[in-house]
This record gives sequence, structure tokens and C-alpha cells, in this order.
Amino acid sequence: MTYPIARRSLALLAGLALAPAALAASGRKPTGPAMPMPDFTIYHLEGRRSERIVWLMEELEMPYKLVFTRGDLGKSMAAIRALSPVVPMAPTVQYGDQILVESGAIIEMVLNRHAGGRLQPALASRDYPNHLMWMHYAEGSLAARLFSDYRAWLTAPPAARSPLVDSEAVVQFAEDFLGAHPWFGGAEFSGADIMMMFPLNVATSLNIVDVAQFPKVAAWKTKIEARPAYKRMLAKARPDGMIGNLRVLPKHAPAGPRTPPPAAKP
Ligand SMILES: N[C@@H](CCC(=O)N[C@@H](CS)C(=O)NCC(=O)O)C(=O)O
Repeated sequence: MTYPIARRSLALLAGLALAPAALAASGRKPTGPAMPMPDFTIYHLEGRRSERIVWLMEELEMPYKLVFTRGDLGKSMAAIRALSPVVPMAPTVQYGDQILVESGAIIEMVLNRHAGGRLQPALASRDYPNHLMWMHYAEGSLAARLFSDYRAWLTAPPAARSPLVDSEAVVQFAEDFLGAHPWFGGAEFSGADIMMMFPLNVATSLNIVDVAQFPKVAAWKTKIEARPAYKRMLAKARPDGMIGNLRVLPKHAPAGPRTPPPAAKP
């Protein structure tokens, strides 16, 4: 499937950045002329992290080709394995003649080279460090700790919270930020919001944390779900809803303070 090129995308394809006036109106600083986008193919698994890249391209209204076998994760994965046999992961993208993995890196690369200042705060702004932190936190701390708890709790449901930074803590950190900012990009929606949606959905849909404890995250998800580009992504990349669901945890760790680690011996 190749998705049609919106009028704005034609300008980007031709290597033109957004007009300075448009950038000023959006509160962004131009980062320099956008580079022309080479052919871009997203190898996808329905309901998985590759949705981030489809969503990014829909937000930017840039053209891409989407490859997956509808309703068949095994066949979709076989196409990825043929391209990247050592680390068959979704997303895998073909960018010109390069094969790339890691959703965060793919998003940063597309934004820095091809988005002309859109979907990331200006480098000198206060929002930029936060945006970049959430871009990396989504996989580096949030997804990593959620899936590590999930695997452990599937076999041995916990009686108490771990003394280590656990799933509740990593989601609480996001909840606290959203108490003070409308988006993970700060004042405006950014690539960081795209990165954060998948692990925050995993956290509650698999019952790794108690959804009732995180009302700011819930309100942010409602805003995300109302975005036209998110809806277009769902229609194209998840046409039949979630498939091949992971098992929902029967119980997550009880809420409450973490057990302090034992005092270090002198
Ligand atoms: N950190 C990577 C994670 C990619 C990843 O693990 N994707 C999952 C789907 S959500 C996958 O392909 N899993 C298959 C496997 O690990 O064997 C990213 O953000 O792109």
C-alpha cells in the first residue's frame, strides 16, 4: 500500500521547508531547509510499535509505503525477517537504500532531516530537553521496566512492590509531568507523544499498573485518540483492532510506597 501524497508533502518532497511565517505562527523555529525524503517503506505488525512510524508520517502528511499482511502477524513478521534476519523487529523501515530499526531513532531522523521544525520544540526552548528525555524514556526506561515486570509477574504475581524503580514508578513519572504540561513535547504535541503512547497503552491494557491511579495519562490518551492523524493511523495500520493480544495480567503489584532497599553496610 502506498498512501497518497498530500499537497503539503509535495513541497517537502521538493525539498522546501515550511514557510518561515508558518513556523513563526506555530511557535517553532525553522531548523533549516528540510531534505528531500527518499522512498520510505514501513514494515509493520498490527498493534505494535511500528504504528509509531505510520502515525508520524500521518502527522507530517508525508508519503510512505506500508507493508504487512492484514490479520496475520506471522506473515507480517516473515516479511521483516526476510529484510532483517538477525533482529527481526517492528518497526523496520527501508529508507532509501538503508534498513533501519529503533522507532525513536527513526522518528528523530525523520524530524531532523525532513520535518522542517515540525513536531519538535525549538532547540533553545525549555521544552526541548523534556521532549528529548521523553523520546528516549519511552523505550529506555518505560517499556523496558514494564515488559520486565510483565514477564516476571506472569509467572509469579507479586505480593508487594519491588524496591527497584518499578512499573508504577515509571508511569507515575509520566503522570507527574502531565500534571504540569499538556504534552510530552511540553507546550505542544511532539514526536515524544508519539513515542509514549505505545508503552502507556501497554501499561494499562495488560494491567501492569492500575489505570485508576493515572488520571492525567488517561486524559492525555483521550486527546491523542481525537487527533485526526492518529485516527488515520488506526484505520490504515490497525484496520481490525488489536490482534494477537498478549495475556492480561490477573493482578499487578499492590499500590503503595516501594519497600526501601536494605541499608548499605558501612
Ligand atoms: N526498541 C525497539 C523495540 C522494537 C520491538 O521490540 N518491537 C516488537 C514489536 S512491538 C517486536 O518486533 N518484537 C519481536 C521480537 O522481539 O522478537 C523500538 O522502539 O523500535
